Amino acid sequence: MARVTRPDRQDRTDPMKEEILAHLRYSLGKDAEHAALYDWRMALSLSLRDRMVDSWYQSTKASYTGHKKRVYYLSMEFLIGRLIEDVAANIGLTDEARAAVTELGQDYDILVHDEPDAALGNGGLGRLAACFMDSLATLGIPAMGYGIRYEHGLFEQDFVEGQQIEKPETWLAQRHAWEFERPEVSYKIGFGGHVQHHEGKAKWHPHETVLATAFDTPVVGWQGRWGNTLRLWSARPQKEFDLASFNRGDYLAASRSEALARTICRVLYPDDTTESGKELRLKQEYFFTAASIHDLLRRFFIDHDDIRALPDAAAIQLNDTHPAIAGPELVRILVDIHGLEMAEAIELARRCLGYTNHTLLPEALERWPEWLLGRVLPRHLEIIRSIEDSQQSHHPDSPRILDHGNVNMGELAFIMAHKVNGVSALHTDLVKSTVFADLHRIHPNRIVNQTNGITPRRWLYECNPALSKLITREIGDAWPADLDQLSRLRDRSGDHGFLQEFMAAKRVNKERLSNWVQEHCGIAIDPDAMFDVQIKRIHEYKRQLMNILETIAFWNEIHANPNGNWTPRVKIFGGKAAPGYHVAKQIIRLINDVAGVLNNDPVTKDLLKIVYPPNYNVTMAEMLIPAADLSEQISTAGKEASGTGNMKFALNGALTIGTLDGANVEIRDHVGPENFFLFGLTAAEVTERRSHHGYARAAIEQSPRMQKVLAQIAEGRFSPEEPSRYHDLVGNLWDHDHFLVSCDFDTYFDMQRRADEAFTQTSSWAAMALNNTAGVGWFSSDRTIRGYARDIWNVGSAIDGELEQSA
Ligand code: 26V
Repeated sequence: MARVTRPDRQDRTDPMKEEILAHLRYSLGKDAEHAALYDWRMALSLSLRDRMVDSWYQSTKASYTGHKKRVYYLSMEFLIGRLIEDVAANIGLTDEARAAVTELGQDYDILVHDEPDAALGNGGLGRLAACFMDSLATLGIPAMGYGIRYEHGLFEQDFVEGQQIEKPETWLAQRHAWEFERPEVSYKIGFGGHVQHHEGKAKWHPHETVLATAFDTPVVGWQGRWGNTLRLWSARPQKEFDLASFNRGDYLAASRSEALARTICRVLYPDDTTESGKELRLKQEYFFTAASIHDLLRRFFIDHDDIRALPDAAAIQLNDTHPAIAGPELVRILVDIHGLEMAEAIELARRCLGYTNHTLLPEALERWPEWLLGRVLPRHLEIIRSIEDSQQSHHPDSPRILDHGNVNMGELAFIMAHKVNGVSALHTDLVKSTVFADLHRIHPNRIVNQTNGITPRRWLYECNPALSKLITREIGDAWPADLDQLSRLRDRSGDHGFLQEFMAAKRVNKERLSNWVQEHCGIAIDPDAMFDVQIKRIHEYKRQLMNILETIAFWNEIHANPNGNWTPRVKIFGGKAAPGYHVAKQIIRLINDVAGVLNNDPVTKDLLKIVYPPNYNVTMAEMLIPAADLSEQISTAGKEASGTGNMKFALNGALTIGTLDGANVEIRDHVGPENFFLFGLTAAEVTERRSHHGYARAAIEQSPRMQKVLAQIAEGRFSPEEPSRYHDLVGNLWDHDHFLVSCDFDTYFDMQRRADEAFTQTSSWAAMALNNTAGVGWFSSDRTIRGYARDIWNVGSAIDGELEQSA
């Protein structure tokens, strides 16, 4: 496959510089004297985008002419972050771009940091989708990501007196440099109305329609060898406004269809914990799913005429249940438009569909009231009934899709998919034994595991240049596309000189972070201290609460012996709470209140600091992860489906303190148990412990250390202006503690002290850190995607040899 070069411009002396100037002039309408930061950033982005286009065209053309099977990845969320550095790195232009910008008298880093973070996702699920897009392109698998072009991404978080407040995010306030609008690619998407049955045929007459319009962003993989498309749908009114109503003076009626269209892609739902029950969310789900199905069928019919060949041309992956309506939608088109029998249509759709489960939390499993689904999508409800009947006729003991007046989207997705996958070995086992136990008995070959992965391009090569250069010097430059090669670094774990260089790279990152923290949070932190980081959504099961309780306990310990030989620590937190999740917001406030006291304590402030910068996002992760010494992965066992942050930390040479949960289990296997701080109950022990009445109280009564911490909080030690502020939070730990903070607290504290001790042994710590980097090559999302390609999609690569490595 051709590389990304523009032969016509090769002969010029400094093509990048000229391209930037040309964009400044012809795309932005400015000259260098009058250009603002925005203009420079846009000119740079557009110049980089130009360099992707040829490879992207060629790939697209090659998929058409080669009649390759394509992957369609349907996801409500794509958390892609910034793109300038990512694109430049993937097409090998980082140095050239930096030099050109510098020569033009601009600061490259300032330009890079001016780009808004595309935050079209909440957390792990959305970031996974972004890593998968990078790996699909790198492996040369023809693929398309389909999602929603939200006008407002995930809210911006600020802290006012320690409390989270949410501000609207406005990434589209300025033009988005990377996308191509495709007004000609539009589909009518209907809602509501009624179904007409005539001579055995059904016809849906929607009450309202909006137009789904495509916006394409090229996604070019490593070294620009292949390019795929991220196609995000935006809603437009079918008629701009109703002129007749307008002329009658009924302005509201005139703009009704416009209002519906705008609302559909207005905001990303910021709640990844509870099924919100909002009709609008159901409409969002149907909107993007239906547009995507129409679009892939249109593409299919360009070179096929028999719909029965669809499974040979399209693998449709459902990223969680959010696009699960794809099953009924495809069946509807097959039956109502192409005239297939229901049974055949269901079977054909199933052969195209795969479903990934990302959570076992019961409150996050989607269920729609039957009346609501029937009102918004009447024909789909009929089809869901047919799917249910068909399932019941084959398997009378099958769990129901329609149950107690609800439509269970998990059961629907499972029944309509030929493969269902979990996202780590433990999670997949739990999927088999808990949520889908009955369906698994009926379909024993359907559930497969695909342990998550992360793209090493963004999460090592780009975010950690110091370490990347060292690795390349040692093992050559093939590792970003073949991460297993990192295992060759294991040989160096006894090489003192190399370990010093390895830790010097860490040191560079820690200094960079220290400067940033001083500037943005006004807190002085010492790069010699252990940087202990917990960054993720705030959730009870992730147990940020246990982390802050342990911090207080450590503080107490220092006070009891101020001249002890303590290992200095900086506790770093980052993460947002769902706006309606009261307990999570209380946890944020507690962390900030505790920080206020500890950071100003003259006795401990040189030994212990807490930093919680607001508005954690992909960009912040790219700075925090390379600077971390210790990675906090402390969820209640059985609750974190996989985690992907855990992989990023280990890759960048942080040690994990963690439970046997999600992918932690596999990370520990890969890096070696001696290089991992394990503590806590196992998933089976958690279940067992919960069956004991009063388990929390019993555990706390056995832990004087925890009692003291809880008493301090309850007495208002950290909230003197309102001593009762955390009564409920503390009371809940004594009386309920569903996530077993009480049961794991003491072993967590003890393991933290083991980590303190280990950190003082600098060369053995360095060897342990190196063994983490060297051990986690397997967690490249390239390996994950090879697994999906082989076990679920049955697709190949358009680049020779790319899928041959072991999956
Ligand atoms: C649910 C809902 C419900 C309605 C409102 C919006 C919304 C958004 C997201 C979700 C489900 C979130 C599930 C999720 O993010 N799971 C995470 O997936 C990661 C990738 O597989 C995995 O690493 C994390 O462990 C898992 O928590």
